[in-house]
Amino acid sequence: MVEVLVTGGAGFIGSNFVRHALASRPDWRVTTLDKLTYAGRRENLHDVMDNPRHEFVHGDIADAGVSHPLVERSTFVVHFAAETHVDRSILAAGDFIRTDVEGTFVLLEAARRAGNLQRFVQISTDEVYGSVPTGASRETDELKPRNPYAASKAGADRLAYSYWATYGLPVIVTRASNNYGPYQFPEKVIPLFVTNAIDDIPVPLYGDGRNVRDWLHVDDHCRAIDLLIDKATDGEVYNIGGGNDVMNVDLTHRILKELGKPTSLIEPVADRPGHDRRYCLDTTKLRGLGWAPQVPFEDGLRQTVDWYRRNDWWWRPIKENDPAFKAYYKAQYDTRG
Ligand code: NAD
Ligand code: TDX
Repeated sequence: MVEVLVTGGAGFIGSNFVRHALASRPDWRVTTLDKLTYAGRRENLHDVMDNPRHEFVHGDIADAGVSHPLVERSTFVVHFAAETHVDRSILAAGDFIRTDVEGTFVLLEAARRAGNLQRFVQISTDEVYGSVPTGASRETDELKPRNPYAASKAGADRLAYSYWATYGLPVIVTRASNNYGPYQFPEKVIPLFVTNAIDDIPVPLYGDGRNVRDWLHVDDHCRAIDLLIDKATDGEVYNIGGGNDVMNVDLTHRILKELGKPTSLIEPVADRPGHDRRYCLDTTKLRGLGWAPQVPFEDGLRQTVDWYRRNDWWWRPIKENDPAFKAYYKAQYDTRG
């Protein structure tokens, strides 16, 4: 069996990737290492917890006592674990530096010492390029991160690269655009707006609503990582973008239309400080390896809205019963007006 370590596997993309890997790679034994922060949830893995080819380990990537032995026994490491929400990084950046930068350093040190590692996949993000007013970011473009989350991810991205350039560690770096799909924590714009609108709660649209994001279905993201594990070249960076550039205001209208809710639910609120205007990725390099997104945005958004409608067992306990989420929502939105 091929031993694969997935960090952050109880989060949104990680849990979708664990499910994808167990289904598509019968020769893989997958270990999830996750700290179960507010964003990491055992429920996200409910259908694979008993799978004999899956082991769940509750622990912090930055704790070398836990993470080093797991890296040492692995053939592949897919490193998703991170603090991921831009707005939270603006409120308090400490955890982003500890996990995204220092935690990545701990894993890289373990990988450097491990004998049999064949690939370390550093999951980075399109946010490292900063805002791109026109055109599309290429892998060789300058990094200009503009918020604490993006800067912490850029640090980890380049640190991982340095372990390839300096020590010859088989690192690749992926930079994906905005993901959407099932099990996304309801602080991110799509699940937040969908679940608010289901309950007729206003949806807080930042600024003029004309910021653009490039939407990628999480299944297409998982297929890209899967392909790169086989086909990538060490030391290289790969953009993964859905090619669906949509303005936030248009996205909001589509969500409300899908749910049959009125546009009067849109509440314009104060903008995010340093709000990146537009992200857009050039994916020529990845497409050259045979990948193309398979989920049309219209279909993916409809299926995603439907998933949240059918699975309120998953999000209601967070939004209605979790005092930490309520405190976050208050701090984030009460003063925006
Ligand atoms: P998420 O917030 O849903 O999940 C993050 C997971 O990491 C959680 O399960 C959390 O418990 C875990 N975690 C956090 N700190 C940890 C630590 N110290 N040790 C172990 N586990 C820890 O995030 P996501 O949206 O699934 O993002 C996953 C990765 O993909 C991140 O690296 C993120 O930067 C990257 N990414 C996300 C997107 C997106 O649109 N969501 C786009 C591009 C890249
Ligand atoms: O309440 C909101 N109102 C609003 O208008 C929220 C939460 C967001 N927005 C806007 C801000 C962005 O322009 O929607 C857009 C998307 O916001 P988020 O869902 O917070 O995502 P973003 O800031 O683009 O970052 C995401 O993509 C890159 C992920 O959270 C990152 O982890 C990933 O790296």
